[in-house]
Amino acid sequence: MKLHDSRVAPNPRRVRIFLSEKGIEVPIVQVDIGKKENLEPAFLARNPLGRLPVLELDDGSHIAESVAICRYFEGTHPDPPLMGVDPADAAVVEMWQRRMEIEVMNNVTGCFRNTHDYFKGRTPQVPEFGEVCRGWAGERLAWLDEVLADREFIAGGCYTIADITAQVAIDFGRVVDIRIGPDQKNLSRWHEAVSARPSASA
Ligand SMILES: N[C@@H](CCC(=O)N[C@@H](CS)C(=O)NCC(=O)O)C(=O)O
Repeated sequence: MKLHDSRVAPNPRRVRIFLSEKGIEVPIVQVDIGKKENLEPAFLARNPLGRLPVLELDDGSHIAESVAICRYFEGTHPDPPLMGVDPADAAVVEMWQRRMEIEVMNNVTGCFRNTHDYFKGRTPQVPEFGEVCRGWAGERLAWLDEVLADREFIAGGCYTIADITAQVAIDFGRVVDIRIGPDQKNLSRWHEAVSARPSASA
């Protein structure tokens, strides 16, 4: 088994944090996105979308999509649970995980893809849409600050994959100057807590 990874990209970090929280070690293969190794035929055979991360299993099959990879490891290593402990809890965790991915991560990466030099010439950019994404990301951080007023973690009382997605999205937001506001005390408290976990360095 090996994990095709990129140290510089946010989605692969979600999987690395998840693995760290579980105490799982998987051999890692770095793919250089800057050199477009992810767009070469050998990588496209692993994931036709050319995106990272990708988990390669011992039978030679591949799993792409960060949450799908995490789902695999949740099944093989149930403790500590990061995706819910019973059907209702798992549904709530999934609700928050999807919100963090769709509402926070996608707006941060939408801003990055549409405004940052890194993607110039790699993808069509619409800077005005990037700025719209920036505004939406800011609104979602304000909302999260309210959500965290009465709970320790995003999905409730326990640290879950929803926290990982939000943490990675917010940390990556710095690249395009999307940041937690100084008045967002609940979000700041939560961010300090997740950043203090050993997995944050993954
Ligand atoms: N939905 C995918 C998104 C994967 C993705 O967008 N990966 C980015 C890095 S964060 C990538 O590989 N980008 C390379 C490129 O666009 O050329 C997931 O959750 O894993």
